[in-house]
Parts: sequence; structure tokens; C-alpha cells
Amino acid sequence: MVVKVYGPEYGSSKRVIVCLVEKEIKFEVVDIDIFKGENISPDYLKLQPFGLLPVIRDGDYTLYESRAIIRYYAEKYKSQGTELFGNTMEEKGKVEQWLEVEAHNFHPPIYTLAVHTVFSSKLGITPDQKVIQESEAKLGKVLDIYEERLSTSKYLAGDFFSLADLSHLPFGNYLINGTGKEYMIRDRKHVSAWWDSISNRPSWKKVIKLFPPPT
Ligand SMILES: N[C@@H](CCC(=O)N[C@@H](CS)C(=O)NCC(=O)O)C(=O)O
Repeated sequence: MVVKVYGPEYGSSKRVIVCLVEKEIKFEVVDIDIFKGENISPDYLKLQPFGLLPVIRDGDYTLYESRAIIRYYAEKYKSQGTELFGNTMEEKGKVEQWLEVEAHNFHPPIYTLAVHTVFSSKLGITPDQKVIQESEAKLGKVLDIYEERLSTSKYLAGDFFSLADLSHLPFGNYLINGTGKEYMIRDRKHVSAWWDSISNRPSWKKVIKLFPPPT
């Protein structure tokens, strides 16, 4: 069965696609243009009632929320491709912890920064410098904690690449390649080495080659 991923050009969908590539799962994509309102068409809302991307269809099975989808495939295909949850319950606990950190600490400020920089003209909004400064300050505090963590382990959950690292790729890429704030990564030695290590994986290189993000 080939997994269908809706909206491959958007960051949250790339979180899913890079996971499918790591797990060696075949997929195809369905283009959805949010700037034409295709995410709020009646047919799309039947799949994702909140009108957000991504959603996947796997045969008759439909799933939305990108982090739920990556957890689902990492578990379902545990013995195929890269092991993304670690090998013990304790490692899995750490992966879950850092996945939550990504969703609740890292993502909100980088999402706001991306909206006011990378996507402002497409969204037709005037970048708000106060919002940009506040988001940068919040993200900086988060990255200081990452710097500390990554001074004692190669990846976030331990010395193994996991879903926790993978989940940072799409919006980390906006930070490095679109917001003009690459220094937020580069000024932090351990975060910078971590970013190079995860973003140079063949899986992520493949995803951005197939579906180049806006810069
Ligand atoms: N928590 C959701 C968030 C998804 C999300 O925000 N997707 C963006 C694209 S990256 C979107 O669909 N935006 C359309 C909109 O906000 O109308 C997930 O991870 O799947």
C-alpha cells in the first residue's frame, strides 16, 4: 500500500515525509494549495476537519496531526528502516519528552518568526518587528537549553538519531534558510553541530530536493 501525503510543500507535511523516507515507506503526494483555499474545500475538510496540512491516507485509514503520524509510522514499521524511538523504554521516554519540547517550546516561536519573515509577503501581512523580536527572544531561551543538552549528548534524546531530532527539520530549515536568523543556530556550537548532523542526512536532502521550501 502506498501512503498518500497531502500538501508536501508545507513544513508540517515534510515532517511526515522525512519520517516515511527514514522508514523506507513508499508514498505519493497530493498537492493542496492553502493560498487558493484548497485546505478548506468540503472534500479536504472531510479528511482534516481543521483545514490544516498534512493528512495521510493509507488505504482506508486516514490520520492527521504530523507528530501523531510520525509516531504511528515509527511504531508500525519498527523493524524497517531507521529505528526512530530508541531501543529501550527509557530511550523512548526521552524521545517522547523531546518531541513534546519540539511541539510546545521550539515550534510556537519559530512558527511565528516564519510567518513574519518567510511567509509574510505570501500571506499579505506586514512583518511586525515587535512580534519578531519577542519570538526571537523566546526561541533564544529554548535554544540555550538545547545547547546545554547537546553538550552532553549527540542528539536530543541521547546518542541516537530519533523522531525528536527529525521533528525539528522543517522549521529548523526555515530558521536557517529563510528568516535571516541563521546565527541563532550558528552562534551555539553544539546546536550548530547537531543541526549539521541532522540536516545532512540523505532523507532530509531528498525531501528538500523533491519539495523545495520557500527561502
Ligand atoms: N499541529 C498540526 C499543525 C499543522 C499546520 O499548522 N499546518 C500548516 C502548514 S505547515 C497549515 O496547514 N496551515 C494552514 C492554515 O493555517 O490555514 C500538525 O502538526 O499537523
